[in-house]
Amino acid sequence: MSEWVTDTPAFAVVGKINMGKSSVLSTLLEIDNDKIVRVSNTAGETTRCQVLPLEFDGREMLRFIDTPGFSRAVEAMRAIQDLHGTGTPDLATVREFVTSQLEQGEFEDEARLLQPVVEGAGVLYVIDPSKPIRDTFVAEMEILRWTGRPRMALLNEKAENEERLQEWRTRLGSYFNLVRTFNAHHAQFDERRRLLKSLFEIDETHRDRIKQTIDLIDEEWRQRREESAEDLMDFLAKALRHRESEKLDEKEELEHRKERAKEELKKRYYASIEKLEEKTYEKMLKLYRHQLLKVELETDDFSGLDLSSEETWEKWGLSKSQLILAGGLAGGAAGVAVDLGSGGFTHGLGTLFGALTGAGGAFLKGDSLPELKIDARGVSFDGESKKVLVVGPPASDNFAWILLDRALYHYGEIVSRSHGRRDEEVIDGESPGWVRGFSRERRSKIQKWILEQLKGGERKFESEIFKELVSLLEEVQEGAAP
Ligand SMILES: Nc1nc2c(ncn2[C@@H]2O[C@H](COP(=O)(O)OP(=O)(O)O)[C@@H](O)[C@H]2O)c(=O)[nH]1
Ligand SMILES: [Mg+2]
Repeated sequence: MSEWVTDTPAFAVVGKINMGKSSVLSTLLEIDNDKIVRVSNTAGETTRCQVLPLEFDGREMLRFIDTPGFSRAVEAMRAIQDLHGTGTPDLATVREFVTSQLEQGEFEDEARLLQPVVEGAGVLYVIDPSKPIRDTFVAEMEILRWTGRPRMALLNEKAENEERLQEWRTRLGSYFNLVRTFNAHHAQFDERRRLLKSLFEIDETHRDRIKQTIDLIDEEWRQRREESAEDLMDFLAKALRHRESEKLDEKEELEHRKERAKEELKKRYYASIEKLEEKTYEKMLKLYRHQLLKVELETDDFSGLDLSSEETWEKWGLSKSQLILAGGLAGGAAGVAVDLGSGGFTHGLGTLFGALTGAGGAFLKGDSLPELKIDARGVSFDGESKKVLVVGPPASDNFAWILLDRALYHYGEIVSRSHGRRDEEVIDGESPGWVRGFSRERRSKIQKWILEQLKGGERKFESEIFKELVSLLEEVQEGAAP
């Protein structure tokens, strides 16, 4: 046992400063927090080694060690060579170098970086292939080869120069057991998984443990997807069933008062829907371990659901022709029939006063925004007959599809964002057209469920829709073109 290496298989991430070592670890381990893993283009930010465990249920399956990076590799190589005398230095020589240098401090960075390696860690050597192959790199590779530890080279794929990339591959091939690409700024689940898989190719002694770890991340990923599908279904159901209502005073039954109350309720209605949407994305972000991305509308990291914008109605959800086709199915089911459970009203006694619905399907005819469904009904309240104003979902059949489309888009952005990135990203892109790309079968399956929700009816399609959403999220995650 030593400071860095325990019973748990360990891998040290090494390379020159600024090669993207910390970025690789951030992405691989889903850590987007600079306080835990510092990613920076300022040299020398990481001055000590740092253990980063990959844990499941509190059990450390694998550990990675972030290192300061080589700073004087050529000189260090010579010092090791001198220490050894004639012939090729080996693990013992490098170990001796580390021990003496940790005290002397002339090659402090090199000694710190090599310490976990001589103590038994495997090596992940990170290279930015846009850099020309210079002596310092050759020296680094040479020293690592002398350790004889299992080692893999990772190209961060930034090179645009194909020729240089090939040169790097060839050169690395003679020093490392395996050469792989891993772009810390773009890697997604599949690449992370592949990188873990590569570890057991270089380190056979830990094969079973690494395989177990891969099974665990697969299982974790599956669970996250199912949880997201549940949250998504819950969001849609709540949004579609949502109504805002207000008891009207005698005076407010006057037409102009009613108009004011209506406007007030509409605002409240949209605010509630926005809140529901926001909460859903917050849950997804947390589930996928994102701390840097935010949903708060104030910070503009995410654009909320702006249903008051015409653009929203045009770009998201189904196309006009798809809506016309779906229209027959919908057939006014988006009515306001609602159980007035909230607000202390006695429900069930009301007479329907006639729905004051706005232009149903306005979206289909012109460019004006669809009106909310509005209904004034009489209910018995405290023994007196009162009128209640209820505002329900937008009359347009596109409403539910917009919500679903936007949720799928955001989910896609969340699962594909790599944790190695530290820039602030505004997720406000355009609809990739997920729902427009649905098959008719899928559309009508979901439509049935939507209608149930709008009517506030029973949830009889629940399990079927859950399964559908799980496979949908899987398609989105895999980036299947809509
Ligand atoms: N575009 C791009 N930039 C990267 C990548 N990996 C690292 N960087 C950037 O390079 C700089 C150094 O990265 P860092 O991980 O701190 O390097 P380290 O010193 O080797 O740990 C940071 O500004 C990163 O954002 C990558 O794969 N693609
Ligand atoms: Mg670093």
